[in-house]
Amino acid sequence: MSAPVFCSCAITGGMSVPGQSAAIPVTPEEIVDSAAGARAAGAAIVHIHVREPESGKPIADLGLFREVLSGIAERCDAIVQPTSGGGVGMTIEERARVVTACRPEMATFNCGSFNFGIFQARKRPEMARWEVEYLESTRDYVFKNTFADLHRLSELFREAGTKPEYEVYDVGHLFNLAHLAEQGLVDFPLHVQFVLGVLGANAASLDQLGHMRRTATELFGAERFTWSAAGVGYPGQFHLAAAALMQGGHMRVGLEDNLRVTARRRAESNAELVDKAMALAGLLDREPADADGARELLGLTRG
Ligand code: KMH
Ligand code: ZN
Repeated sequence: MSAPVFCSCAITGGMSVPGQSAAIPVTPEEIVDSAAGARAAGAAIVHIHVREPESGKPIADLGLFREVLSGIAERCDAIVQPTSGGGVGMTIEERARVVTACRPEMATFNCGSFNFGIFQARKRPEMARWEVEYLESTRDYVFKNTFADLHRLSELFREAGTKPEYEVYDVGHLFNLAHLAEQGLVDFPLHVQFVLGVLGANAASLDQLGHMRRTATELFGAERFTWSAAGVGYPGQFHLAAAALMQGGHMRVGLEDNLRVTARRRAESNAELVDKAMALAGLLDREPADADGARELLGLTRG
C-alpha cells in the first residue's frame, strides 16, 4: 500500500433540506449517531452542520452545536469539524460563532463569494413548504465570503487555535487564499478541500480538479499543502474520490454532498457512502488513516 489517505464524511449539510432524503440526519441524536457510524465505517473526520430538530432547517445554534460536538466526542475519536459556512441566510457572525465558542481542532473556512444554486434539486411531494422555499430562494442567493469576512475569520480561527480546512469551489478562491497567505493570515501547511460540482462554481470533472490542483501547487508549492476532493452530486462524489486516491489526495464523501451510493440506489446512511470510499481506497492501494493518523497528516496537536 502507498501513502495513507483519510476520508471526511459530511454528515448532514446546510444547503440541503431533509425532504430530499429520509437518510439525512436531523436531530442532535441522529447527527451524533450518523457521525459515529461514519467513523466506524472508516471516516477520520466528520464535518458537521446542525438543524432545527423539529423542522430540519439548517441553523447556527450554539446549544445544538455543543450537544452534537460533545455527543460525537463521547462516542468516537473522529476529528469533529464543524462548518463556518452555515446555510442560506446566516450572517458571517452567526457562522463563525461555533469556532469562537467551541474552539474545535478543525473547522471549514470558505474562500470566496459565489452563487450557490440548489434550486434544481427535485421538489418532492413530501417536502414542507419551507423546504421548497429554501431551495427556490437560492435562485437569488450569493454565498457571501468577502475579503473583510476572510480577514476576520482568519483572525478568529487563529485566536481559537482551530485549523482551517480551506474550501475552494472555484479557481479564483485559490487566489483569494494566496492573498491571505501574502497578508500573513494563514499558517502552513494548508489543508485545502476542492469542492467541485456546486451550481455557480467549478464542475466536478477530472479536468477541473487537475486545473485547481495545479494552480494550488503553483501558488503554494506541493509540499506546503495537503488536499482533499469533494464532488457534489452523483457520480461526482465518487469520481473525485477515485481521482484523489490516484493522485495522492484525500477524500470527502457524505450525505451533505450526495445522496446516492450507485446510479440505481439512494444511500440509506452516511456509513454506506464511507464504505464505498473505503472500498475504492483498497482497490487503488491507498491505506486508510484512522483519526489519529489523519491528525498526524494534518499536523493537528489538540486531539
Ligand atoms: N456544502 C458544501 C458544498 C461548509 O460547510 O463550510 C460545502 C461546505 C461548506 O461544506
Ligand atoms: Zn458543510
